[in-house]
Amino acid sequence: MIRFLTAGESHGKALTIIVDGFPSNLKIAKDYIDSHLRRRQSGYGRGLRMKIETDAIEILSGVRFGKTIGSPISFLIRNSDWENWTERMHQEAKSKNVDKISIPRPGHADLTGISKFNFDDIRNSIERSSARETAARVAAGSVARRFLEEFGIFVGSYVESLGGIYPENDFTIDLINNNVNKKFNAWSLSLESDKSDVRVLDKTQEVKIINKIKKAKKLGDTLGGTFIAVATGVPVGLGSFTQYDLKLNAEIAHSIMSINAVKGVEIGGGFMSADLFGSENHDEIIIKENVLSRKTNMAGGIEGGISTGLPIFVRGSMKPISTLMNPLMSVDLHTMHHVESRRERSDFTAVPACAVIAESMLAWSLAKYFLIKFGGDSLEEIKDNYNSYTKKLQSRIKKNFR
Ligand code: EPS
Repeated sequence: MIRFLTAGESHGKALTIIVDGFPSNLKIAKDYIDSHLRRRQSGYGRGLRMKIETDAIEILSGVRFGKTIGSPISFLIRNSDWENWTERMHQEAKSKNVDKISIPRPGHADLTGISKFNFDDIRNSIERSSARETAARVAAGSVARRFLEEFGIFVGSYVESLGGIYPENDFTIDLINNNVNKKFNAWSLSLESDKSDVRVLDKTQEVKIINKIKKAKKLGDTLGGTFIAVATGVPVGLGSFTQYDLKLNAEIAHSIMSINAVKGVEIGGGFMSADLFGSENHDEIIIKENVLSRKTNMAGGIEGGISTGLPIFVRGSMKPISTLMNPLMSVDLHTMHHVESRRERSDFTAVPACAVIAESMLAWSLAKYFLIKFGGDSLEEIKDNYNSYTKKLQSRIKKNFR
C-alpha cells in the first residue's frame, strides 16, 4: 500500500514529504517533479507570495541514479519566504516583538484550530492549514503520475468555471457523451489549459474570467470555481464493490475533498444524474473496436466502485479564498468585541492551482488502487501482473459465457 505524509508550516523553513510503497526501478527525475510544481504556482489571481517562491524539489532519499530503489522516498521543498519569518516562526526562542493574532477570519481554519488545539495565537492555526501544503501533494502526486505513465495512464485537468463564468462549449459534455476516442490522452487537456492564465479551454471565457478577477481585486473580494480532473488509460477493474472502503469512487472523492477549500466533488454525471430518468442516465453497453464498452460515460469511468476502462473524470468545487481585503465581521478574541476580520496577504483566487493539485490527488488514488490490484516489488514484476490480466481480459469474458 502506498502512503505519503507531509510536514511543514506555510512560513516555516520547508515542506517535507515522505512517499512510501513504490516499487523499485521507476525512473524519476527532479526536473519532472519541478515542472509540476511550477504548474501549481501559476494562474492569474495569486497574491504576492507566488512572486517570492520558486518551488523546487530536493530529493533526499529513495532514488539512486535516477531510479527508485523501493525504499521510502523523501523530498524537501524550501520556503523562500522563511527568511522574512524567522522571528515569527522561530522553533525555539519567542521574541517579544511577535504579536499574537486574536481575530479569526470567517471561512478559514482560524477559529476551529484555536478551539481544538487550545492555542493562544491564531498563527498556529494559520500555518499548517495554509494551502502551501499542497506543493507537497504535487510532489507526492508526481511520483504517482510517473508510475502511471509506465502503463499508459495519464491525468490532466482544466478549470471549468471561475466566479460563476462557464464556457460556451463545455468539454465536460464530450466526456459525458463519450465523444473521445480510445487514443485520447488526458494530459493533452493540461497541455491546452496550461496555455491559459486561468487554465480554461475557452478563450472567450478566459477574458471574462480575468475581468471578473480584476473586479474582485478592486472590491477586496475573492473568487472560487469548479475544475475537472480526468484520467485516461485506466484499465478495467481498479477498486471493488466488496467493501465500502475499497470503492474507487469513494477513494477519489476523499482525495479531492481533502484539498484545501474544496467543498464539493462529483464523479461523472454527479448531481445532474439525480434529476434524470434512469433511461437518460445509464450508459448502454456496446462493443466498440472489439471490446466491451459503454455508449456514453455518465458513470465517469466507475461502476460499482470499479473502473470501467473509460476516462475517469471528477469535478471539484472550490470555495472563494477566505482572506478578504474588504473583510467580513468577526470577533476579537482578546476583547470579545465584534470587529472587522483581519486582513493578511493572500490570493484572490487559486482555482487554476487547485486543478493541478486535483490532478496530483487523482493520480495518487489511481496509483494506490493500481498497486492494490497489480502490486509487486519491482516495476518489472508489476508490468508482468498487469500484462497478464489486461491481455487476457476480453477473451476470458468471451470464454466464460460461451
Ligand atoms: C495561503 C495564503 C497565501 C497563499 C498560500 C496559501 O500565502 P501567504 O499567506 O504567504 O501570502 O499564497 O499559498 C501558498 C503559499 C502556495 O504555495 O500555494 C493560505 O492562507 O492558505
